[in-house]
Amino acid sequence: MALERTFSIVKPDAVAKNLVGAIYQRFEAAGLRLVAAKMLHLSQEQAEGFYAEHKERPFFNALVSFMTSGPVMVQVLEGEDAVRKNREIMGATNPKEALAGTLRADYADSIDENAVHGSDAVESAAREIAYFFTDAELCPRTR
Ligand code: RTP
Ligand code: MG
Repeated sequence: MALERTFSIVKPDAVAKNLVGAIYQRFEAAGLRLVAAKMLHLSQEQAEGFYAEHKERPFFNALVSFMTSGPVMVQVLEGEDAVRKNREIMGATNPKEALAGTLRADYADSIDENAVHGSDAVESAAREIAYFFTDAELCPRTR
């Protein structure tokens, strides 16, 4: 299994509910290590650019509106099989379909306000990390 990096967002609903620490705890308990993190209030342009792949989807405007509704935490997680592992911790997009014990089953209210984002592939992770972080902001573990 390869050491990977993935990109994650604690979305505005979860930040508003004071769940940042609880969500980071799940990442750490699963062996994913934080190598970068910051709080941001996304601009409309940042949110539209980040979700550009969904531009033609019916939920795009609602998604951008939600993602700019309050601050988010953006982070880079590193670990063995990090992309898949993070998606497993998150659970299905729709919390009604998410397995018990996943972040979305426990913390998401709806498919629209679903607590977390996680990259869906190594390639999208690299693009998403570069969208929010410079190389100098990444802090590889030295111990
Ligand atoms: P994400 O990108 O946020 O990690 O979520 P995902 O991969 O599980 O889902 P994706 O298909 O990439 O969709 C991105 C976000 O758009 C919202 N969405 N709403 N109403 C709907 O049918 C619908 N479908 C997707 C969700 O907030 C989803 O996380
Ligand atoms: Mg996605």
